Amino acid sequence: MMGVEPPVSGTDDRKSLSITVQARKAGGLVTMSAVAEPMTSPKMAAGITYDAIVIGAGMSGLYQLIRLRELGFKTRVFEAGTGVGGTWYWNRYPGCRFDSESYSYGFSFDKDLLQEWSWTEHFAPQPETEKYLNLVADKYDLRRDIQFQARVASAHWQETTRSWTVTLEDGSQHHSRFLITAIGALSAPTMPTFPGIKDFKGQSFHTGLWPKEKVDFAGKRVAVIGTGASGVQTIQEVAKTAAQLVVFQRTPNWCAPLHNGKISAAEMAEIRSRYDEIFKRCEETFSCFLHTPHPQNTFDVSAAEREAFLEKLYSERGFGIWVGNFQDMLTNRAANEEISRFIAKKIRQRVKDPKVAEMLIPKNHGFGTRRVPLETFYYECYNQPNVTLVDSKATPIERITPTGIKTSDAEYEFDIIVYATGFDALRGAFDRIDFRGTDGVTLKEIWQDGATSLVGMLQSRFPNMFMLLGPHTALGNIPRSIEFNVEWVSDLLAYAQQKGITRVEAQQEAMDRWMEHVMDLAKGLLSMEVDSWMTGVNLNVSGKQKRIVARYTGSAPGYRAWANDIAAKDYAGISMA
Ligand code: NA7
Repeated sequence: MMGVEPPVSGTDDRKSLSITVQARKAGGLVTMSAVAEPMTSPKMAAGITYDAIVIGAGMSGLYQLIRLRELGFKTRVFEAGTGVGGTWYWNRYPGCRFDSESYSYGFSFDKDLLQEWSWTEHFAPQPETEKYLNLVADKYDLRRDIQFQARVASAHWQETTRSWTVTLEDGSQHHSRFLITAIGALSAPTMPTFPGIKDFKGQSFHTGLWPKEKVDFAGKRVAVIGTGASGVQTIQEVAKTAAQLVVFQRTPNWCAPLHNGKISAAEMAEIRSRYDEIFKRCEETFSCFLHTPHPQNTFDVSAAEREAFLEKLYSERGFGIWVGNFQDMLTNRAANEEISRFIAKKIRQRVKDPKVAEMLIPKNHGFGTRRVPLETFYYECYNQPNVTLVDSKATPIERITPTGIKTSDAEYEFDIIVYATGFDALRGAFDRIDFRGTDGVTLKEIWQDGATSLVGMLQSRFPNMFMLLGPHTALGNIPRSIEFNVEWVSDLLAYAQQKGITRVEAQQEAMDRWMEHVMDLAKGLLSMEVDSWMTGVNLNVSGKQKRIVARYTGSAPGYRAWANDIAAKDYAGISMA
């Protein structure tokens, strides 16, 4: 989530496009019914029931609904789950929590909410975040516009009426002028393709589809397949109570300590007093975290200074070791080897059995070139007698049996199998909906050789459709990007509303320029040499076996500057009619 581009100014230089923007800048949330245009009757005559349909009620969908209400848009949100929260609704696996500091992650748009809400831990656990997002839904009375258990099957553009027809899996159809996808970047869970998965007689769960009922691991024989961020969080939690835990690891990841801790009332009061400063910092850093690359190269300092700096980062909370490290760590091979050596030393110190330690040290990629899972005594788990590590590359899983797992050299019996096998990332959620644009073209066809977009939010031939967490949006500390994207889309809609515009479409040339920029940013990044969801690889999904430039790797301020420039130039590169 870090690239080569130096952070640039993150100032919002948009011209005053609407009263909504000014109201927001004045601080807090203002109900802007005064600017709202009522639904026009031609629209009603054309059978367009909604001004906007939003797919998904996670953080982006919730915030988008709030902003659309300010514009007076009649909005319907369709959500597949039974509650709000998106990622924090579905990922309720044991140990699930933030890797971003809690106070840098929550919504920043409502100053009252910031004062009302208390985070209890530096990195809040999933139940707390779900509670927080429910509070937001309550506070703004959002549920009355959200239809739950409503999974969208297709969305088809109708040129004659300039509207979208959205069909749910139950067959019901809904018509809307605008369509906004709030379907997440890591929201389409993928299962392995082993035979026998359905035959297993015990309990089995994917981390991203975890049940609401408590799963009791005490005294159970448990398998965890996968050692990404979700697997690591699950493993360190399950290891506390399971009678036996076998971890099936195909590729080790470089993990670093989270250093979580409780937040006292006094500390929370102090954090509250600094919210402006915290969010300003997030606006300026490379990927919206509190941490940002250290402005020195690895070998600019002496070996002793380097070691001391790395020790300091290793002992500090959060992602500093990854996104606050020497600025050349992810582009200079020797620098990357140096930090990898440092982390390998730590793993060897923490894992008692040298053979197990070697299994846990990545050999095919350097530190930070894949997502770094943050951990709490993860490595120490492997010192426990109830935890075993299996190398799934050396002895691959051949099948799931009714009683457990068969590998190429052994058979294991389990009561519970946890699939921490990740997501069809970035565009996976899009591939699961039949999106059709002008002349019936499918999004899948257009994205056959890799997704394209204009600033991750628009796609030519898909008029009036906006993607809040589309491919090539700035990732990192995601809520910061969500807030920006929602506000950018809302400003565009306010502009369209004021000018009576009913058709908005990205121009191919503007998309080409943006995509060239996205491709250029990825050049020279060591992460581009490694298979991961960040390079579009998911070995469980056909057609996703090869690395591509799957995401925007530049800075968040750089991303915002590009998007703001479009807005400031009266939406240059976007056709409006
Ligand atoms: P990840 O990071 O994609 O990790 C998935 C893990 O599952 C990874 O270790 C995979 O090994 C492993 N996996 C997947 N399929 C198999 C099969 N068939 N056999 C063995 N092992 C397998 O997903 P997460 O949910 O942990 O995290 C995703 C992001 O969500 C995370 O980065 C956060 O930003 C939030 P592999 O590495 O492919 O060899």
